[in-house]
Amino acid sequence: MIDLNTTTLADLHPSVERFHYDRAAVSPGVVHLSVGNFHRAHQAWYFDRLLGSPGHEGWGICGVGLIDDETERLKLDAFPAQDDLYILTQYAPDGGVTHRVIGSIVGYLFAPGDPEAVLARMAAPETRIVSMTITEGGYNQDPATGSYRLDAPLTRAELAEPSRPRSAFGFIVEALRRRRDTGIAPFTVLSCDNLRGNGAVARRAVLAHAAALDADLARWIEAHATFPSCMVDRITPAVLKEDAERVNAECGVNERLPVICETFAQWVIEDHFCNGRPPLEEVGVQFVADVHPFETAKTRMLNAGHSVLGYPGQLAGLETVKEAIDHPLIHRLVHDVITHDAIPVLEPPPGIDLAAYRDSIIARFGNPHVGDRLPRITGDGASKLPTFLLPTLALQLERGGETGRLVFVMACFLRYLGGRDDLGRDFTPQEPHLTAEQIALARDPARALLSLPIFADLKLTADSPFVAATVACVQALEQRGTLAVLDDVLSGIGVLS
Ligand code: CS2
Repeated sequence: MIDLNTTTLADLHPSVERFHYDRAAVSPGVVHLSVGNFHRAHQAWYFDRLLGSPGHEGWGICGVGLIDDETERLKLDAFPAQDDLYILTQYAPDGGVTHRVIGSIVGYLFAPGDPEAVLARMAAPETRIVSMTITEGGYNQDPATGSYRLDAPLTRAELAEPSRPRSAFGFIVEALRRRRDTGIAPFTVLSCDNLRGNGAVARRAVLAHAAALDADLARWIEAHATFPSCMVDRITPAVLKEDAERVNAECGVNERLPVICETFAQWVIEDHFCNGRPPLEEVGVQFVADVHPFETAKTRMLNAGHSVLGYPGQLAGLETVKEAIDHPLIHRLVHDVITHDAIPVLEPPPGIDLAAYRDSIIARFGNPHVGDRLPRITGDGASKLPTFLLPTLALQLERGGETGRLVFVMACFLRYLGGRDDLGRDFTPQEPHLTAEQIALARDPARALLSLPIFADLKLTADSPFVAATVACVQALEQRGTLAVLDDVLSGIGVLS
């Protein structure tokens, strides 16, 4: 089979969509930090279509790998070999499949290998936006206070040697310093992670990092740089070996970095760019004055819906999102949590009917070919739950609402941390932002709820009825299994209201 690169584009299977712009004329106006599958399914796909109309050649993307791990090493090897090209496969809910070669990434830099090259690119006047998908946990926030952790070991090392950054914020601050010192306007910092007010969180992190080094620099950034928030949405599962083999057979190519996703995509951005912006509205991006209602609805409905099906599903021994949503009890749990717990405490985004939005989300979870696996959903709950689920729970506790369903989901999360499913099979909970001691705390659910920093916003006390109900629910899960307890929860039976 042929390899994928610029010279073999014409030899791909005729059904593979190809871009028609002159890629040699495209230069990077965007530097994207952490060029993972989600970025390649979402933002890079929008930019690829934008480049399709003439006059936008300055809006290519330079991808940056920040972390030295096996996946990144693979990219370090494959990106140059493939001239930074890759194939994006999109699955429609009705089973339709399209493959498309994406050409918008026109450079890849491996930060751990050559931080100076990354800084030079970020400091270049052509770079007008620095965007990032560093995951919820990458923002280095103190889980209890939300503030940027200047005392984290990595941050301390960067502050001691600012010209050799390693984190997104270390790179952004050093690049902005160079721009200020050489009289170049700053770039817009565009966070594309699933966080409440992702722009504001990124801004706080950058300003805190800068202020710890140079108060004038922090003031200059505050006065001149912008940090729009945005809402991003496109389900992008991990690519398994069999997915890659299927895509390659269908496209007639040996592609080493394929990405798969659903056909649905949404991107809503605050129109607040300090150094120009691409006209992404031409390819369906929505620019708004306030993104908050959009992102809150998305994280508390879609992402929370994922968590709500993920923990019970994995405990019950299921493997995929589709299997979970196809289970009648789990389906009803997701439906009811969104309808009775999340929606009543949400402000509807302009033009969006939340019940219809819920139905479309549930339909997307049932996409027959996306094959999203539950461990992707359940992993890093410590970073995800504070954005996805805990705000709804806090608001329901505050208004004295009925919390039986959320008690159940939290009990499932705590039991998930115990690492054993209902079939007695052991698994390792993927919690990179919890210590082994914190994970072990889940064996004592009351202590976990009262002392894990991620629960701080719930303001629980030893005599909170929610704590007692969750402890009882964890016990019931152990004794009777997830689905039996869920059945009772949904029928309003038992100690769990
Ligand atoms: C998922 C998200 O990671 C998760 O738990 O909910 O990755 C989700 O698939 C995306 O946000 C969809 O836009």
